[in-house]
Amino acid sequence: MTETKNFINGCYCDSSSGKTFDNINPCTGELIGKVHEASAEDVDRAVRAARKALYGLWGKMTDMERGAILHRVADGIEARFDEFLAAECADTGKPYKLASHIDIPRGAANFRLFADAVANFATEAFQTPTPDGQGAFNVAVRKPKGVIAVISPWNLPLLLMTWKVGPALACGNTVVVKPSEETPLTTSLLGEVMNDAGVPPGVFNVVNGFGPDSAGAFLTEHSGVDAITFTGETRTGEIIARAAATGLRDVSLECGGKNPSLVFADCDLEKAIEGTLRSVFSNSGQVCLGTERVYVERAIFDEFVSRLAQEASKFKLGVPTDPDSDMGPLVSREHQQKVLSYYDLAREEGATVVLGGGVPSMPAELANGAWVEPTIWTGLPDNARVVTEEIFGPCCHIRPFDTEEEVIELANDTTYGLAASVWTENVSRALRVSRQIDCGILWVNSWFLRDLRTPFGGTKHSGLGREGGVHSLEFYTELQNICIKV
Ligand code: NAD
Ligand code: 6OD
Repeated sequence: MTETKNFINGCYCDSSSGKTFDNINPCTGELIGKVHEASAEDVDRAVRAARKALYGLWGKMTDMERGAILHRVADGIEARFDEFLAAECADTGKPYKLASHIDIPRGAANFRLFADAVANFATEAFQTPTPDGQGAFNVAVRKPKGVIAVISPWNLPLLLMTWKVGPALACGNTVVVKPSEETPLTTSLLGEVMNDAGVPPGVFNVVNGFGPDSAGAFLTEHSGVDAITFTGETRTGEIIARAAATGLRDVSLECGGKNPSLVFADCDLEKAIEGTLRSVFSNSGQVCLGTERVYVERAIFDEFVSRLAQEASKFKLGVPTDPDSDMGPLVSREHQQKVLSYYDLAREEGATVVLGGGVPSMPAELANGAWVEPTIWTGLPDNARVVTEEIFGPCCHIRPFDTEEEVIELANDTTYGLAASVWTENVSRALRVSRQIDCGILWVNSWFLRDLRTPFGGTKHSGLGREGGVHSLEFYTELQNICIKV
């Protein structure tokens, strides 16, 4: 049994209210441990500790000194790789094979990249003529924005939290993190790594709890927070944007998606099937960038559907530690009920169920886990709720198309604009089509191929702003222009 405490000013602390909540194993439904729920008073203490640390040793260090410490944080994650892996998989149920390849290495990489990037982040300077002929120099300097509230989701807990904490700290800010109530373990473990790496107390703080009337709201509404960075659902993003409006605080929102894949008949079919399998089913479909709408050119439609279904039917569902597990459960029974309600709705809306559509039969000890079958539908109208609403499960609808114009219109027929994939061997078509898709991240002949220097974010209801590379450094700093009259 684990006991997860809040991490404030370099120390693990109990909730001042004495309130705790359960952490449940999504594979079995069993209790993993208890989590201390931060009260408004605890959140206030965390924000004050972060404010104080901003002006202490951390604020006096050079970028290089802070960078060296953040490299030690990355070293610490790598040195405790197995502990992070076990914690992440206990919380989420995802296979070790997946998390050891993606989630944990990215936890370290998010610190390394931004520690180095900050050292090469230039600002502007201008020589300005003046009437006396002596002139002036203008130089723009970058300063940390201050205390940053980081609100993170449950699907890639360590990856998505460090994606924000890495650049925020590299820029000299201090942070208060509110991890998802479903997945608090790796964020908590990071506190120990921060202490061991020599991060001063108060620079990295963690408050646990829920959203409304709990730690999430206490933190985002706290007047001591200078900026908020959030990853999660669009409707939560809207609430957080309203909180940020008070005091005109900056906000970065990475929200939901209903991402399309466009598969042209001139694609490399093997690669398109392999890539679509990953984009639909990785992490049990709980990836914001994942594909839920697949459009396939009519000439290869039947073959594509039957090959995708054949490959997906081979997935082995199982516990994280089983090296043969391809897919774990969903994150919780609550999320399982949501996804299953869409499985029912698909039938009501007239779908042909090509694969899955229900709860798999699992061994008795896993019967109370949040398992769902990998699922493929065809035959739904374009305005079906299953085709238009984000489900966030291992499922997709596949629809044929005849022309480029038609598929571009279909792909853009959504309130979201996060990601898309285009599968074609024709480079001219790839560029022509890609530029017409309204989304922030577009992959040609690939999916989730990440370079952390690139802009990341969504259009429409998928978010506000961009992070990644120089865009993260811009969000986490404030520019000040200093004009020096000679
Ligand atoms: P969520 O919005 O329910 O929760 C995200 C975080 O916000 C959690 O820590 C939660 O406790 C907190 N929260 C909830 N209500 C709040 C409130 N009123 N005030 C302050 N904090 C609050 O999202 P989720 O269910 O954890 O994650 C799944 C969603 O996240 C999906 O919609 C997915 O598409 C999206 N997502 C987007 C990206 C991206 O980069 N665009 C990445 C991952 C997930
Ligand atoms: O790779 C990333 O940096 C990133 N933010 C991924 C988001 C995945 C969404 O579930």
